[in-house]
Amino acid sequence: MDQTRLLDIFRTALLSRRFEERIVRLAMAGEIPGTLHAGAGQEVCQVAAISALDSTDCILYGHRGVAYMLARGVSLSGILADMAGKEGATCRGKGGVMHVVDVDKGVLGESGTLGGGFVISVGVGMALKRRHPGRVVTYFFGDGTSNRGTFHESLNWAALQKLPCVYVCENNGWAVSVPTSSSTAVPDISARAAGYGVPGVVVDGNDPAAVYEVMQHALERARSGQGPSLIEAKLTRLQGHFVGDQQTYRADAEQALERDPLPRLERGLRDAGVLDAAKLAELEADIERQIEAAVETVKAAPLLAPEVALQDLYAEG
Ligand SMILES: Cc1ncc(C[n+]2csc(CCOP(=O)(O)OP(=O)(O)O)c2C)c(N)n1
Repeated sequence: MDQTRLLDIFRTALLSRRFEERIVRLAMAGEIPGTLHAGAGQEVCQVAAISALDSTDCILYGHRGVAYMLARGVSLSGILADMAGKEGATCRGKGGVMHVVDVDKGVLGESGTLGGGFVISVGVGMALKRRHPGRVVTYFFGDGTSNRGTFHESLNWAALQKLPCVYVCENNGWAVSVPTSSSTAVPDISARAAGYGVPGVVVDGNDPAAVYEVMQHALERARSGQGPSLIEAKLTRLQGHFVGDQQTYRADAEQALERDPLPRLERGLRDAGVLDAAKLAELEADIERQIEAAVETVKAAPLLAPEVALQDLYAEG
């Protein structure tokens, strides 16, 4: 894989990691309400998958972290303002980090009712097929979410209609405190694709080049009218389900940290000669500058007026 693209993936994944760390510090200091489901360990996969998309493609993202939005170029201050309920928020503070929407960048949001995104993706796929042939919608979801009924009805319809949809299951082995083996009858969720006559593939979610490659195949298939694909990326949730989760149910919490793909990608880039200590320090400093600028912007922004809560909920007329 092109080393420049890999370096870009590393940069965005690192930005996401540092931004989430800052969000947690802000939340702990009481400066923003709520926190997030940290994406640590899954950012490399999310960014690699999105880097295979065209700028006119769409995503519906999962609840795990902010990397999806950053990979599509949504601003740090827009995301943070959504969390803080401040002016400048992409979705006018309607639902914090889980409801960041930037239609111009193809970021169509998330359904807080997990699995709702499957049926929405089918609707988006039908619209794209009719109005914008060649464009694709990608939906990211977790292994637990794949047990919703919406998964099955959506895959069936998307397959029948040959919709331009790509389904990316981030299988981190857990749904809150429930291991996948206790909730799911098959070891590989991708095996379910066969039931709908679509390709299903397992990929190492810690390997950005592999993720990029399977995405390219799926996107090509979707763009050329052959219909959906199901990609299952096996990866690791490095932290708890939510910030503050003590993970008392998880025996491998410590060992999981060793499976962090970010240092692995960093080593690969160093070996390839495209990254060194000085460049990394520069990158970290630039990331810190970007994050602090966003924090300052959002701190200075006025709170959204209370009536905004009731606006933009329904289509007019
Ligand atoms: C329909 C629905 N059921 C339950 C929840 C509560 N919930 C939020 S995240 C989550 C776990 C989902 O697990 P998974 O899909 O594997 O994603 P992960 O959290 O591991 O990234 C649950 C049960 C929800 N938001 N929506």
